[in-house]
Amino acid sequence: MMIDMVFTTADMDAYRRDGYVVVPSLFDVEETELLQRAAKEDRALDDNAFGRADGAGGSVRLSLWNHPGDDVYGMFARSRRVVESVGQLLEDEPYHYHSKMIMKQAVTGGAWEWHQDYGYWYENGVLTPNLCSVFIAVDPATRANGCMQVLKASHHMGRLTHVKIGDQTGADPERVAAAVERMELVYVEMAPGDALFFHPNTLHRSDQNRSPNDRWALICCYNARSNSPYKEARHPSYTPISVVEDDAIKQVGLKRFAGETAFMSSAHRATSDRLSG
Ligand SMILES: O=C(O)CCC(=O)C(=O)O
Repeated sequence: MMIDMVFTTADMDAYRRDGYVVVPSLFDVEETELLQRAAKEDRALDDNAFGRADGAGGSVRLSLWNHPGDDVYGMFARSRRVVESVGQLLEDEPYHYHSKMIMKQAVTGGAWEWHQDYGYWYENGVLTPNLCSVFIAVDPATRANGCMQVLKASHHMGRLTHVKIGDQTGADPERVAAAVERMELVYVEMAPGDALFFHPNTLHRSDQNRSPNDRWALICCYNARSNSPYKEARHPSYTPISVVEDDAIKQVGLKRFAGETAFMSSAHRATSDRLSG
């Protein structure tokens, strides 16, 4: 696959130094509205959602699928601008590892404990942390409704031991406490359509949502082709991404709302069983 340069050298340096980079307005207003509408009106997404207790009396809701389909979510995950950006960060061909809709609802939305995504994915036979997650804000994400928090440069610690906290798997609380004392905690406030690219060893969490506003997000996760897991696990081995041109989001979204009834693609439906991250 040809990888075009999407990130500047400064973006790449920031990602390597800090473990994340934010791209404001990666998606325009029309694309973002299509994503919001698709997600909020999607019964199948809702039916497939499951909860994860946060250890503090709340529960986070999410829906997860392994292969991107031909629906609006698939167009985001397969869009050239995302796939090529990730390819640049991975310095390898990215493949889709899974996507999830985080449905952090108004008033009752639960928290996420401090964790590293590679804390989970290591267990799936993935040998190196050469993966990347792209958090795309569906709703505005603010401190009030539980935006993402990242610990800047925490990916340099490498993978931490993870332990059960509620229904979630969190990073070793003693190490996290020491890291929080020494590293900068950043509240990543985002407008719909902004994208946060983050390294799988970046420690991140988010608060419960006690505000009257939802905080939904689409997170698309990618692995490097050369890092395909050595054993079968809950997320796929290397599968080439059928990359779509950037205008595909609008084409598919507008078609969807021009009267199509079957929204969730069969590929999406088939794999959105109760998988966990
Ligand atoms: O949505 C959030 O606040 C965090 C989600 C997350 O960390 C995850 O899905 O691994």
